[in-house]
Amino acid sequence: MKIDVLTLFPAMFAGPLDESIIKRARKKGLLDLNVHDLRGWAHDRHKTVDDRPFGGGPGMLMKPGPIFEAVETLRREATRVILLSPAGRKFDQNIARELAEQTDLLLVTGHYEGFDERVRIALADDELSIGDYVLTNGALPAMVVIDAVTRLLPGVLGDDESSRDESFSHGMLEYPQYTRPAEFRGMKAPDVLVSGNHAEIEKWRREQARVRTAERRPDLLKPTTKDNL
Ligand code: 9D3
Repeated sequence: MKIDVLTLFPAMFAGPLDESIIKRARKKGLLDLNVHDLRGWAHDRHKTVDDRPFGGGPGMLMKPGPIFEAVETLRREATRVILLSPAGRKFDQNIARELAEQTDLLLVTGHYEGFDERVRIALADDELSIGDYVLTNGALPAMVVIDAVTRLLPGVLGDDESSRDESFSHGMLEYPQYTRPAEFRGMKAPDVLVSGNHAEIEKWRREQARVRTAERRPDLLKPTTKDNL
């Protein structure tokens, strides 16, 4: 998969996407990630990319010109252009799965108070938020989307990791887990887990996952969102 990112803060992307699983995916050629500085498409010597909203109000907006020219340069026939903004539909595991089927993504990150509406109307195929809290810009959300999508690409996870992902979760939270030692600072691992009785262990885990999900995330047990994890 090819992912292009358009941002005012390209340096933010250096660390997180050069570690661990994403690093491996890039080395293997499964992810071709390129981060582009929106200021490269600014028109003046001050590299202006923002301006005041018509009608007044607080803050600045991204000017449409540089974004249009950047997107028109970077996008290809198959590219899904995705805006990151607090007004987008809420990103979840189903959307990650949907995006993982694409060959080309162009993530356009928001800065300042947001986008000129014509960017939405004329350029965006989709608009995503990563949740209901206010961040300073769309760079971290773009990295979140890249991370969630990349681990779903064929060949990125080992067979072990992938099949664990498939057989577990099923829209529920994880059951409690323990490793050695069986007793740590007076706290014992449940006997059933140490017992080696696999039928009983299975039963215990299913029950624990159900109780934990019902208590902490009852929304996950509703039919409409069941498949989110
Ligand atoms: C109208 C007041 N603000 C909306 C809540 C304006 C605004 C604040 C912060 C506009 C953009 C931002 C920067 N955030 C993003 O660009 C962003 C974001 C987020 O803040 N939370 C969750 N997901 C996302 S995706 C992009």
